[in-house]
Order: sequence, then structure tokens, then C-alpha cells
Amino acid sequence: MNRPISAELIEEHNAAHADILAEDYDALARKLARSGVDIDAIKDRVAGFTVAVPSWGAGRGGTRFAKFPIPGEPTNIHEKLEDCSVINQLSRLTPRVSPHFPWDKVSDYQALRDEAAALGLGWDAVNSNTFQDQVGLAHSYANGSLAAQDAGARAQAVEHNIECIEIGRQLGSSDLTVWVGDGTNFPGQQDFTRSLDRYLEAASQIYAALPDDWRMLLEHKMFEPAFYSTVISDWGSSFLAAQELGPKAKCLVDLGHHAPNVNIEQIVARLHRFGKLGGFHFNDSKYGDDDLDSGSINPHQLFLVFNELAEAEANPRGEFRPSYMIDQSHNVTDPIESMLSSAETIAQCFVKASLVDRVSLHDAQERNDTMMAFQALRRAYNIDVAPILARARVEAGGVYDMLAVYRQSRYRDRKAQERKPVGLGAGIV
Ligand code: AOS
Ligand code: ZN
Ligand code: ZN
Ligand code: ZN
Repeated sequence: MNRPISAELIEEHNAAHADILAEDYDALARKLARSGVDIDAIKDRVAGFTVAVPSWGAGRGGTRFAKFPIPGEPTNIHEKLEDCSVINQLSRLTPRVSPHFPWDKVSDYQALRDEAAALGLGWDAVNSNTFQDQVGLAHSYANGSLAAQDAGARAQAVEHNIECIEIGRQLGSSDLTVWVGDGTNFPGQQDFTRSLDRYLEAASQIYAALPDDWRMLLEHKMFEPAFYSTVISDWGSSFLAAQELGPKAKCLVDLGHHAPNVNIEQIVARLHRFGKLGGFHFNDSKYGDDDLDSGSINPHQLFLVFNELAEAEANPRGEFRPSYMIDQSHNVTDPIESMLSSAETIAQCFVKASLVDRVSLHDAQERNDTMMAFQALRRAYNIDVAPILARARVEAGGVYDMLAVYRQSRYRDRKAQERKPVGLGAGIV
């Protein structure tokens, strides 16, 4: 196995911190034991938790404004994979990469799959891109893709998605995430109903090309790049489209794609109730689709989402198989550091949700004891679960303090010597 960070560095670091980790873990074990919780059982649960990283998140920026590249930034999928493997080597939380096409296009996908495997990585949902024009495309997506009036643009978008499924098959993926920017900027620009009809017709052609064990994840987004209306604007539109397409179509919730103050955790519960919860794009947001680091603005909301997921897992209605992916834009940090920190935050929320005393919660709910129901959540949210994650990570071969070891490794400086400088491109995330 190809491991970019030196094993000796990791061992030395972990050995130097073994005592404080043991002290903190034992203290937390005693605290949890007082409420009848076995810390090791929780730690084993974390060991099974993973979240995928986006290939596009390995580079800096990617929003519609300026991009400020850093020396040593990856410029192709091979370099992105190497950076993703650093995140997984240190965190042991991110063993899969979610690729985006045509951005990650190569000539040999079997070789790419092997290359990833040699770095200890597999592949998560394949993302198609029909929200920007590419050199050499016969039809522009300026007026839409799957919902465009132009039949040529629609056919091209369908074909691209089918090609993404084929690439995904070669990589060993089994989900296709479809986010389209289709929509309007002016009242009257398009007919709401007819554009949805066109979307559904085109999406059904993609659906028909899905292998049996694949899922099509429909990602809704309220606005941007279209600012008046968007074809799949909300979870309702997404749900109805998924229902019409069939059982392999599910809904994907990007946390930044809702109106301000929307109760996202309730959306999660709704989608689960009707068997359509497909997955997540984790990020945080203050104003819109900000793509800030997960939990950096509202960690409590992330916890509440995981609380619904814990409820859903305990009460599966049909299948419970949401896929977890990060979708962030790193404009002012080293993307590796942001994803290390985000993966940790996401896992923390997962653990805290696992610590909710569901018997007390349900009991308080039954008795209409609002304060105690709230306290059941609050008690779990207030626990510092860092020692559980650190112990699980170290036992799996990761490191105690991920950012410290990453900085000590001087990985980015080394890459700055090896890699060619990044161009000043722009795109939408
Ligand atoms: C766009 O806003 C969405 O979040 C999509 O997931 C998009 O495909 C991804 O961010 C890459 O641009
Ligand atoms: Zn997204
Ligand atoms: Zn987005
Ligand atoms: Zn985004």
C-alpha cells in the first residue's frame, strides 16, 4: 500500500500521546458508564462510520468568484487521489472518493481504480456535470440540460449521464448523483410544468440505463445559478421526481441548498419515512450554498440531522442506506486540513447522536414532557466525544492529532516542489 505520510512519524506521534488519550478515554468511559453506556460499543460503532470526500474539494476554491491557488495544490485526478489518501490515512474516516466528470476524466478507468486501491481508496457516487459548457460539446447548457427546450442539449445531457454510469461501473461505484443547474432568471422565461416534464422524460432515460444495484441520487437546490426558479428546487420536487422515476431514484440532501432557517432535519425524517433518503452532501452555510466547512457555522443542526438518522436507523422503513459525502469549497484553507477537520466534525455528530438516550427521549415524548425530551438531546450534544474518535482512529492506524501530524509531515511543501502550479480556473460548486 502506498501511504503518503511516513509511518514512523505517525507511530512516534501516537506513542507520545498514548498516555493523555488513555486518560481522557478512561475519564469519558467512567462518565458514560454512569448512564449505562459502554464506551467500547460506541467506539466500535464509530469504527464502521465513513464519509466520502469530493475529488473537487481537494483543490482550492471553485466558486464563482476568485480562486486563490496554493503551491502544491492538485491539478488532476491522480494528484487529487493522493491528497484524498492523506485525509484517509490520518483520519481513517474517508476511504472513498466521489468523482466528478468530465473534470476527472482519464483514458483508463480500470487503471484509475487500481491507482486508488493502491492508495487505500475506493469510489463513491459518480457526479455528472451538465451545468457548464465544455470545450468540444455540440450543444450549450446555457438554457438548461435535462430540462432544456433544445432536444439536442437534452440528448447530450442524457448521454453524458449514461457515460458517467459506465465510468462508475468501471470504478466500482454504484450511485449516480445528478444535480442540474436548470432553471430561469426571469418570470416567463420557461413554463414551470413543461420544463419539469422535460426533466422527467430525460431523467427517465438515464434511470433506464442504471444497473440493477445502482441508485440515482437527485440533488435539489433552491437557487443558483438560476435565481428565479430552479427545476428541482426543493425536497418536494426531488421527492416527486424520485417517486415518478422509480425505486432506484432517491433524494440527496445538500445541507446548503435550502431557504434560510428551513428545518433540514425534518426533511431528512420525511424522506426516510417514504423510503427516498438517498444521501447527503455535507457542508455548512450561513447565507446560501456557501459550501463552508461542515459544522463550522451550525454544528447543532448537523447533530440534529444525525439524530434523525439514528432514529431512522433504529426504525428502518424499507432500507436505510444513505450515502454520506462532503461537498465543500475551500477558499481560504488547505483543503486537506479542511476535510480532516470536517470529517472529524461529521463523525462527532454521528457519535453524539448515538449517545442520545432514546428510551428517555421517547418516554418524555410520550408523556409530553417537552423539557426532558429536549434535555435528552442536549445531554448527548454536550458530551465531548473527541476521545472516542481519537481512540477509534488510532486503533485503525490513523493519528491522534491529525492537523499536527499533517503539518509536521510538510506534505504540501513537498508537493509544491513536485507539482506544476495551478491555473486560475473557476466553476460552480
Ligand atoms: C451544486 O451546487 C451542488 O452542490 C452539486 O453537488 C455540484 O455538483 C458539486 O458541488 C460540484 O460542483
Ligand atoms: Zn452538493
Ligand atoms: Zn451546492
Ligand atoms: Zn455546493
